[in-house]
Amino acid sequence: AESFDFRQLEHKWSAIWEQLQPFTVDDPNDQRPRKYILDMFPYPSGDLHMGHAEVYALGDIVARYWRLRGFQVLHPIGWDSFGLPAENAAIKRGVDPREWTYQNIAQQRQSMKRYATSFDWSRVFHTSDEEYYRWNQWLFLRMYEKGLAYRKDSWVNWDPVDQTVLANEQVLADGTSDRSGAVVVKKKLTQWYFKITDYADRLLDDLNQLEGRWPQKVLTMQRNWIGRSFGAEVDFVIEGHPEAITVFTTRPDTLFGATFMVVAPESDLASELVAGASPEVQERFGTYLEKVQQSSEIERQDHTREKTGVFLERWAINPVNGERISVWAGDYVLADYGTGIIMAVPAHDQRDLDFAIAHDLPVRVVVDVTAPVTGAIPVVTQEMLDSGEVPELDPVATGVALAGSGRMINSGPLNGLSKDNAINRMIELLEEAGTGRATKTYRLRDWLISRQRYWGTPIPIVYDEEGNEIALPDDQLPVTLPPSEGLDLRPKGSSPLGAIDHWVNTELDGKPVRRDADTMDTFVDSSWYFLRFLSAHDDTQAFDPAEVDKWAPVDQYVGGVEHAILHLLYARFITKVLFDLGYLTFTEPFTSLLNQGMVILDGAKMSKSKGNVVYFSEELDNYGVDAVRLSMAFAGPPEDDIDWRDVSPVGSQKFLARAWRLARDVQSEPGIAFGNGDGTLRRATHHLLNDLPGLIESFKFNVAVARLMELVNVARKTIDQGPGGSDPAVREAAETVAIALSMFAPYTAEEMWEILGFPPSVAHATWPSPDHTLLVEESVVAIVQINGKVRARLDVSPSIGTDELRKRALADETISSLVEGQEIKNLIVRPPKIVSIQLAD
Ligand code: ANZ
Repeated sequence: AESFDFRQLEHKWSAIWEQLQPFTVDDPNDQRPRKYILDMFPYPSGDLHMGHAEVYALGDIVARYWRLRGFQVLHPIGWDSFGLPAENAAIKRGVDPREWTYQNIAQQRQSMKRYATSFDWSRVFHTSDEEYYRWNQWLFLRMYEKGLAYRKDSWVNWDPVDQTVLANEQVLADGTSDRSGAVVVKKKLTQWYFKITDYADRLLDDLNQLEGRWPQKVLTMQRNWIGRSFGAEVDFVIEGHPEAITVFTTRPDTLFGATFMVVAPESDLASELVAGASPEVQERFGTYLEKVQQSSEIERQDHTREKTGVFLERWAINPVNGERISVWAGDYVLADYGTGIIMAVPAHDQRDLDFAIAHDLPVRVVVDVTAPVTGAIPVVTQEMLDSGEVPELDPVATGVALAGSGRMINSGPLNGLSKDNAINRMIELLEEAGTGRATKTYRLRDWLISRQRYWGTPIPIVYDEEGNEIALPDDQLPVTLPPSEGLDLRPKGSSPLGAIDHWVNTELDGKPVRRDADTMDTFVDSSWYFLRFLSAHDDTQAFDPAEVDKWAPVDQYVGGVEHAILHLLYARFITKVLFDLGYLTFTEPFTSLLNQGMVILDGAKMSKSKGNVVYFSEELDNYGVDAVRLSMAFAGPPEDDIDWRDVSPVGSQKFLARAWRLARDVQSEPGIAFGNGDGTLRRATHHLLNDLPGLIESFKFNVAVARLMELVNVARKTIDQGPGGSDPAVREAAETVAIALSMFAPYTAEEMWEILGFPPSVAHATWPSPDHTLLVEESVVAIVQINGKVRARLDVSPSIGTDELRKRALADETISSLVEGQEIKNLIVRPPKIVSIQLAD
C-alpha cells in the first residue's frame, strides 16, 4: 500500500488552497453569526520561529473551530514592521531597513502559508506601509486636538547603547533596557507624550469586565502597573518659600510623627529650594545630584541601599503641630511619583527610619502597635516584648520601623483611634483647615511616544520660526518617511531624519516651518491595528464604522504573555480614546484573551548564544506541517511552556498516518445512513462530537487531541477485529475524524475528506450534531444471587466498579429484605455481571 507522504500532501493542498482562498471573508450578504479571532501579528525579524509556530497553531485551532460551528470567522494577519531591530540589523549589514523588513515579511508570509494558517490573505497590511502609518498620524492629530498628545521637557529613561529613549515599560526589573541590555540612565529631553494617566481609573476599573475572560495573571499585572494608591495630599509651608509645598502620603494618620521632609534631588523643587542655601550646601548638593543621575531607578528603590542625602538648610512647618522640621534632598524619593517630595515619618516607615538614623534626625512614635485593634495583627506583639525579642518600642534602638496597625498616641485629636479611623479623621481635619485633602495617585506614567530613530512613523507636527508647535492639517497627511539612503542611522541621541534638510525644512501656508524629526513608538502602531483589518484598504478613513459595527471588538485574542502589560494596556487606552471621540461604541478591544507559554529546549529559552535553537523551517522539513501543528496542540495546556525535547513530532506523524489510513479503509459511499452501524464505534464517535466543543472552547486542545486518537483506535478495531470497513459506523467515524482533525492538521484532514468523497474544503464542513440517544450509556444486566439462587437483576453501566456494584446489590429492596438480620459469610463481586452473597445458615 501507498504510504503517508506529508510532503506530497503539502504540495498538493497548498496549491488548491491558493486557488480557493477558502478564508477570505467578503460576502456582505452572509447572515451567519460572526467571530473575530485575532492572533498577535508578528514582527518581521527573520523567518518565523518556534514561538510563532505555537501561537499561530493555537489561534488557528480557535478560528477553524468557530468556522466548523457555522460562524463567519474573520482571522486576519499583518506585520508589525516598524521598529528598532530592523534599524539595528540595517546598521550592521549596511542594507536599507525598508528592504530588510519587506524581505523578511515575504519570507514569513510564505512560511505562514505553508503552515496552513487559515488567514484572510486579502486583508494583509504592514504598519510600515504609508497607507497604514498615515492613520497613526491621523490618530496623533485627533489626540492632539483633545489635549491627549502633549510635549514636555522631562527626565527620560535613556538607553546609552541604543542611544534612545525608552518607555518605563521597556526598563526591566533589574534596571536594564529590554532592547540592548544596557543599564538605563536618566536624561532630560523634550518629548511627546500620550496622556494615558487621564485614563488610569477607567483602565483599572474596566479590568473587572475582563474577569474570567483574560488570564488572572494578566489582570493582576495590569492592576499593579497602573498602581492606584489612595491617600492624602498635605500642604507644608516652607520658611522663605513663596508657596506651600504639597506631599502625597498614604498615611495621613501619622502626620504628628512627620519629623523631616525629603525632596527628590533631580526635581525642579530641589533646585528651587537649594538656591537660597549657602555656597557649601549648593556645592554639596551639586555633587550629590551628579552621582544620583548615574544610578538607575531600580537601584534607587533598593531598600537595602544606604540612605544618602543633603540637608538643604531649609525648614518646613508641620501643619498639625507647628513644629519646625528640616528639609533634605535624598535619592530614595523619586521625582516622578506623587509630588516628588515626602513628609518623613521615621517611626513608621522603614526608609524614613534608615534615613533618620543615618542623619541623626528625630523619631517620634505615633502609633502604639502593641495596642489591640480588632481584626488587625500588630507587627510587635506583647509576647515579643515580654520575651525580649523586641527590647522596647523604640525604632531607633531596634532599627525596625513600626509598620503595623495599632492605636494612635502622641497625636492630639487622633489619640486612641485605630489606623483607618485616624486616616479618615485626619483628612477631615486637614480639609477643614484647608491644608490637605483626600487624593489618589498612580504608578502609571504618561506614555512617552517620541523616538530619536529613523524606522517609524513621522510625527505630524511642525514648528514655526519662534519654535511654536503647529499640528499639520489632515490634508497634509501622510508625512512620508523619506528614503534612508545616505543617512547615518547610527544612534546619536537625535533623529536621523533631522539631517535631511530638504525634508525637515518645509512650508506651511507659505511660511517656513521645521518638521519634528522624531518618530513614534511602534506601540502606537499596534495600539489600534485590530481595527484596520476590518477595512484594510480603505484610503478614506482609518477604519470603516460599519465594518467595526459588524466585527469588533475582537472575540478572541491569542498571543504571548510578554505583551501582558505594554501592548494590551496601550490598545485598551486607545480604544477608550476612540470611544470618547465617538469612533467606537465599545471600550475594551479584546473580549477574551489566550496567552500561550513559550517553546523552550531543555528547560531554557531558545537563543543563538546558548546554541539551543530549534528552527521552524527545519522542523517542518523533517516532520511536516501537520505533525508540528498537532504537537503544539498536544504538548499540554496552552498556557504552559513547551519543552520541545519532550515533544514527539514523530509520534504525531504516526497518528496522522493512522487517521489517513482510516479514511482509505472506508468501504462505503458518502451519504450512507449511519443508523445501523456498529454501536460501540457510533457511541465513541458521538461522545467525541459532544465533548470536543467544550474542550476547544476551554482551550483544552491537548485533551481534544487525545480524544481524537482514542476514536481512531476504536475505529481501527472495528475495521480489523469487528464488522470491517464497510460498516457505516466506520465512515461516520472517519468523517468525524477528518472534520475534527481539520483544526489541528489541515493537510491530512483535507486529504481524508477527499478520499471520503467530498469536495474541498473540509474547513467549511459543518460540525455534526451528536445524537443524544447514543450518549446515554449502554447498560448491562447484573444478577444478584443469594446462596446460589438468582434473587435480583440490576441494570448497570458496563463500566461499573466493584464498590458501586456491591452497594447497588445490597441496596436493592428484595436483597436487603432477604439479608436483613443475617450474617454474610462471603460476598463475591464480579463487575459488571455478578454479585454472589453467601449467608450463614
Ligand atoms: C508618610 C508615610 C508614613 C508613608 C508611613 C508611608 C508609611 P505607595 O503606597 O506606593 O503609593 N512616597 C510618596 N511619594 C514618594 C516618592 N516620590 N518617592 C518615594 N516615596 C514616596 O507609597 C506612598 C508612600 O510612599 C507615601 O506615604 C510616602 O510615604 C511615600 F508610615 O507618607 B508615606
